[in-house]
Amino acid sequence: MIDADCIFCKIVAGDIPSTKVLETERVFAFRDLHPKAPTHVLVIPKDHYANTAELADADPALAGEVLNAAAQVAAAEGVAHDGWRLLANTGANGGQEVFHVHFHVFGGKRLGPMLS
Ligand code: DGP
Repeated sequence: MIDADCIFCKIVAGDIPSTKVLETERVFAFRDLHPKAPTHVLVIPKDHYANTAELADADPALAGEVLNAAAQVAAAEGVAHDGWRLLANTGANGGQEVFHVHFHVFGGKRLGPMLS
């Protein structure tokens, strides 16, 4: 389940370089190209699902693995104690720009409301 035109599928395949933070059998995490916080990591399933709803419908266990990986990333980045944010923009009105489901892990500073 790979989309040949998807930039995040290409990152998982190693065809586009990224800074890897964590990898499991089915999950990949890498640093965001335009970080909005000292820690800004994207956590994705390796398989291609367009958004959170597609992932949750198709494979709830994988959705859980992605959440678990996000928590592992927060711990590894040293932000778990002070707090961090998990964000999944979904669809155009949600501000989603890359249509391979991804969860942003933000941390390392006091975050504002981030709704606009
Ligand atoms: P969203 O708006 O939720 O779809 O966020 C997409 C994020 O993906 C955005 O913060 C920038 C990041 N991004 C886009 N292209 C690349 C890329 O080629 N490499 C990396 N590391 N991040 C990317």
